[in-house]
Amino acid sequence: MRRNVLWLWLCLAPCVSWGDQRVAQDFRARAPEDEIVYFLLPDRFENGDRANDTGGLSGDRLTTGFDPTHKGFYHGGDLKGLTARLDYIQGLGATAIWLGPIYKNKPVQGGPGQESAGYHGYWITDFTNVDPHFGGEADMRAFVDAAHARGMKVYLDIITNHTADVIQYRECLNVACPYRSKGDYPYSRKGGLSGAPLNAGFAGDGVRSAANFALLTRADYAYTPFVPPSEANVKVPAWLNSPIYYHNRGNSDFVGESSLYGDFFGLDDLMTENPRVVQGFVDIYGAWIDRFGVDGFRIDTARHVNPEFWQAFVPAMLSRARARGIANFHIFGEVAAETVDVAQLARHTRVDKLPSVLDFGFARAVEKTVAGTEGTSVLARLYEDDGLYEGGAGAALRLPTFTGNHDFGRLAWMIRAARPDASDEEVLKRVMLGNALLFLLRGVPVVYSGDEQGFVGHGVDQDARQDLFASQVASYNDQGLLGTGNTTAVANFNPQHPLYAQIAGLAKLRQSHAALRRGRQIVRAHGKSPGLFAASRIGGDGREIVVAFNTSTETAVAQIEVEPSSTVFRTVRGACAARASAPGSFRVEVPPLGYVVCEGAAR
Ligand SMILES: [Ca+2]
Ligand SMILES: [Ca+2]
Ligand SMILES: [Ca+2]
Repeated sequence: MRRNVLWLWLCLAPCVSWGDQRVAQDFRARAPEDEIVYFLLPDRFENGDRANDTGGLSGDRLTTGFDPTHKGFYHGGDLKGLTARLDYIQGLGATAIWLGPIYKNKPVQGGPGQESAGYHGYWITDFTNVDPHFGGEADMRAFVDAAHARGMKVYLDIITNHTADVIQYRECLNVACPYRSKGDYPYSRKGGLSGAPLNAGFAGDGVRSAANFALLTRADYAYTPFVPPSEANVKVPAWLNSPIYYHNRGNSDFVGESSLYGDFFGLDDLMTENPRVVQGFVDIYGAWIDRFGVDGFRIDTARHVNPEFWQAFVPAMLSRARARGIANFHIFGEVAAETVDVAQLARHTRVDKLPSVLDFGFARAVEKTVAGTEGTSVLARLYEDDGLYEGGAGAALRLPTFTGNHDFGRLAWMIRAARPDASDEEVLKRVMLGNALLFLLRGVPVVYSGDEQGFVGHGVDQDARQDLFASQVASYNDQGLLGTGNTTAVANFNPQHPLYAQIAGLAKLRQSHAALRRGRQIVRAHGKSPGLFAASRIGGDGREIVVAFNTSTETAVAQIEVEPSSTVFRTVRGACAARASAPGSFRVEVPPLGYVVCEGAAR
């Protein structure tokens, strides 16, 4: 209603009809590029039921996994708590929740003194049930139904690369097993070239037929894998308990062959070339679509699984979703990258046929430009490669973009690390600039839970997984949050927090302007040093929105190219010139570490 009044007022004043194309309210009808995603780990979000904190287990933390004072153990968050906080998430402007993995995990793993818990959800034993720490099937159903009732989508975090660390190798008990390659340890010999013949007739894992894999009967070609008797039946479905469905070649060193075939720090790496494994995961995750009607998947460690697996899995999931009436089911993979490497990201959309991938290139470019000292040309260079994605630059509109996450740390921490002398005020401004880039440039924004409350963190992984509810972790609570006098020692669900308010505002802006969600993006200005970055978003109706950002601490002024048809401009945010300087040229002035949004029209 308020928007309509505003629109009416604007129309009466300059008599130009400014665009207002809101998104479909029916969540099933909404395209993936129209979403705003909120990502959370349920253990760290809200505790709605203290009775499930130990996951139904009794004993100390090494048995239950529960220790709210330790960053590496369960803290008590659950699905009931999450459901009770949907107002908070929706108030931020999020339309979809990417839920960290909720399948039943091995509660604790790691050698003596190195133990930690599966609070993050990535150490699955039972792929078919909700972990008791998070609640049960009824809690999951209540959560998904409540989200859907609000018009919000639910994206599940899924894993097919590995299970929990259950399989061990005789050759290296309690020590890490180095990777043993297919050349040095072929499938055809036991434990290396001088070993006894094995698996006669097996034509290698490149022949992905059931008949061929029926000839792979022995798993002890590299190491001698075994399952400890106490865990013989711990995995569900039951087929997962047999070592024959795993690579069993030791730990990945994350390059070359081992990137696909190696164990991720001991996590049992599945033989995803085997059609039985492919069908197994189609059945597992298809059932989550059938049972809960979820709206999409985020795929963990996607780059560590062979392309042929995804080529079979993705169409099967999309077809399963269509049969369930979910036409806009979305799938995006995690292709973790340390650098701005679009070729690598795009390869997984072209070769693997993943519908989308998390835009690590964008995150790295934001880190370099907003946190670091590199020029804004890094961003321009990133977008030059958009055409590499399957489907071209149009497909890049669907890439989930983010500025930090639970693995690589938060942008606020990166800024602090890059600028140890920066004031809190400057760090806050830079974080806000990062949010503006996230919401106004192409891609689907993903907000990592806690970023909207000024969480910073001390680093990556466990150090970036602070609780939204009152935390008892000393190494979280020792740090002041940005934009508030609070620390994580108290619950932080504050809709008045300046970052929450900023994100909610950016979300509204994006939702009311189709050009910001789906508009073609043309980079208009960038430089080798920190300073101006400007782009136009061109809507389907040809209308232009200019977004301009300043990564330097001095005012940036420039004439930038715009569409010749954009003769008048309206200030959406900041201060915009009312008219083009000449057809095709527009003057932008952006305050230090600030941003402006100017909507063009013909008159
Ligand atoms: Ca709980
Ligand atoms: Ca293992
Ligand atoms: Ca793998």
